[in-house]
Amino acid sequence: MATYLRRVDDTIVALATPQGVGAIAVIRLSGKEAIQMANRVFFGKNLEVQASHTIHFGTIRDGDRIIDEVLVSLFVAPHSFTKENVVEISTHGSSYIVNQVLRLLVRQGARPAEPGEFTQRAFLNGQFDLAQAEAVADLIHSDSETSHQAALHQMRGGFSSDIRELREKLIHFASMIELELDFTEEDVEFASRDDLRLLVEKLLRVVEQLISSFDLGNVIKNGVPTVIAGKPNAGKSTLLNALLNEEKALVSDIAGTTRDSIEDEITLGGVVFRFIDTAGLRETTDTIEAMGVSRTREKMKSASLILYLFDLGDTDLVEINRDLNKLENIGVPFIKVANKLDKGNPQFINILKEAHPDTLFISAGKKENLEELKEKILEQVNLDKFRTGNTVVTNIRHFDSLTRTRESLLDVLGGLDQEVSNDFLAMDIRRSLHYLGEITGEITTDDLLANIFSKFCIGK
Ligand SMILES: Nc1nc2c(ncn2[C@@H]2O[C@H](COP(=O)(O)OP(=O)(O)OP(=O)(O)O)[C@@H](O)[C@H]2O)c(=O)[nH]1
Ligand SMILES: [Mg+2]
Repeated sequence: MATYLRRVDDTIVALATPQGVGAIAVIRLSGKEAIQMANRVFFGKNLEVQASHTIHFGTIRDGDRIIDEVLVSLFVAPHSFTKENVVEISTHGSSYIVNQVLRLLVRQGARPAEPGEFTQRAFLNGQFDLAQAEAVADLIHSDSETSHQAALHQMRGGFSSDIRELREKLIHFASMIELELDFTEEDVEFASRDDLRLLVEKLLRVVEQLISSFDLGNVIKNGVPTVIAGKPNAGKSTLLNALLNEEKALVSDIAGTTRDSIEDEITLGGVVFRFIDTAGLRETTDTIEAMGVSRTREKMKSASLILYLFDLGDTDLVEINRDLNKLENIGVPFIKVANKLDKGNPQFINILKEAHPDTLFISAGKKENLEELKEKILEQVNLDKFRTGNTVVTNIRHFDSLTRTRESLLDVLGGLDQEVSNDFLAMDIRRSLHYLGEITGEITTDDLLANIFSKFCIGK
């Protein structure tokens, strides 16, 4: 991350498709000289006189040597992703060919792009704001229907436009109040305090709604953390494996098999769930196991959902009631899951059905009733809130800036209540503007940009 503020007037090149063998590979060039550079190694039509958004067949040559037959797509500035001249060369997907073409272009004067540099140029050239640029990264990494929707919505504008509009109005107030400072003698009021209050209250509502969407946003991005908890040997690891369809966790009839928590993701109904298998809950004198048990308790507290699993053949109603009591104290939603139905005692099953009608009976070992369990899990997370077209904040950086914006807006309101002097009021408004501007990138620092774009991969 050393050389951050990168030059922006040169031409950059990188492989835009994944490394490795594929049917085709796409090499992307962006910058003033992109078309000339490509033209010098391309044999076919003269690229410099072709229209934007056209594709051309030809060969790439190093002197007399043909490297590959390719298709070249042209995007003439400003009608491209970066708003610069962009050339995309589709070659056959061999890493040998890719390396040869890259080297050839570097010899023509192109510079190998750094991670995220294409997206950074798009941002710097005003293609979109910072929040949208970050959504590009999210979109690339989204692997479920809901995370994809959230990222796409944000990339296409999302909350940026709302924020930008309100921010502009606030800027207007800030300047009016600052103007009043020049006329202190005259006691004039350019900015109506009532209108200012209305605007700040409106902004606060938007900001608060965005802040509260973050819990959901976080879940969409990182998966719903779902802890499988219960006594040793209840079959927690067996259940994890059955849900994942993979032998991820060790299973044995020795109580205390799982010591550290084991996690993996699956997608149910378009939502990613992160299932966490934990060390069985019991008092133990084994130091390592005890560490595992305390980790289980932490995981339970921070979960969005707990599957409380018990072995039908190794428990009674007293124990179940006691455990459920403890669970209620944690305050995380949970599902009661009775395991080992295949060897359950019918009498006990009836007692249980009476006492806890919402118990789900499964056999993790025999993979019975797992579909019902999955349905119940999905019900619990209330899918409707995932499906609304509302904007959700999925990015911790935005969440931070929004939280600070809220604080400063509350200061503005407090200042209005107490009729503080104009310079204090103006200061609090400026502070709100600063944090709002951080989200969309009107206010940036090199460090911030470096941090954001370095998380992209090369070629993005
Ligand atoms: N009969 C029967 N046995 C099961 C079932 N599910 C799990 N078992 C067995 O129960 C034993 C314990 O299973 P695990 O999955 O290791 O249990 P655990 O809850 O992860 O146990 P710890 O990691 O020790 O806390 C193993 O011998 C499994 O084969 C089931 O549905 N029916
Ligand atoms: Mg286990």
